Amino acid sequence: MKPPILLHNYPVSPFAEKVRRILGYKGLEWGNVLIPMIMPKPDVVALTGGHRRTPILQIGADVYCDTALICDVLEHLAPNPTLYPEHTKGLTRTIAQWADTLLFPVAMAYNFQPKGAEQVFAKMGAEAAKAFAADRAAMRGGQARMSPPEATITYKSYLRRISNMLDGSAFLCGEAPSLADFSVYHPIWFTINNVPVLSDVMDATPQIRSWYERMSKWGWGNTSEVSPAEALEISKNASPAPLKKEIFENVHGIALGTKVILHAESFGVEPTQGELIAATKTRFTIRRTDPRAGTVNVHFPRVGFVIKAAD
Ligand SMILES: N[C@@H](CCC(=O)N[C@@H](CS)C(=O)NCC(=O)O)C(=O)O
Repeated sequence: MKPPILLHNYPVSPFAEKVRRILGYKGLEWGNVLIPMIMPKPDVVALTGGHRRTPILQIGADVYCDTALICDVLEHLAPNPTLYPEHTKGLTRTIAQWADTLLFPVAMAYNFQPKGAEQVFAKMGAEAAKAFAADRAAMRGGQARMSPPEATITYKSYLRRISNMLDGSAFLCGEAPSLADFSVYHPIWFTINNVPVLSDVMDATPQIRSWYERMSKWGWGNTSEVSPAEALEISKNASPAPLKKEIFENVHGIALGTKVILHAESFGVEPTQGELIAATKTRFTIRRTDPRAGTVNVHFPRVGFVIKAAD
């Protein structure tokens, strides 16, 4: 029996929403593993070895970090409908990267201005709000978020650009959705869904609202809740999938079999340590053993991650 697709995430995570929508678009069945919004995350770290960003995808004893890689894995599992329509693959990936690295922080600085933060934390309480703010400030390395006025003006500019891209086509790269749409969708989803008090920022770009409705119709697909303990049990009872034979791209001069430390370039740089067992042109794979997760292969994209030998 094939191991289930498990997405470790929490409801208000925008990057998780990107993947949840893609799971829905591809009609995949998946297990929803709910994790904490802030550190500590002992069950996540048992699987990843240190990496703490949300979401992560688990299939048996294989753990995939970062949505750029997770989307490639889902595309491989279910190629139809595709996230990368022929002729716009480069454009799709480039818009997706722009959305993840530039649109997302601007949107979140806008969304978390005091009125928005109040709405997000209304049910969670003041202590949770304080703990969240401290956790994210530490993730940003103490760097302040963009101020609300700057975030507002920049978000509005970005929304106009997105709206321009929709002139004459139903989706950002043509008549079918692509990864570009799901990547632009998630920060906008946060504004419309989680901080409706601030969603009038969309009023000047009605095309975005119609596109948002089109994007929303796929939902999350077929999902059921799986506990973090069950997810660890699944990993412990499984073995990592055999690696595909791919060329070793040794740009760092680190031989396979070396003990390495790997972390994101920025925003959540908690490192993962283990044995480097693959370095292809697009991903690193690290093997590690944990008392609760067993032996796992943890996979990372190469773009956006930094590796060095452990000694
Ligand atoms: N480039 C990463 C970014 C992921 C990211 O920043 N996720 C946010 C949540 S939406 C996060 O990790 N926040 C801190 C946390 O969940 O611990 C990806 O595509 O997966």
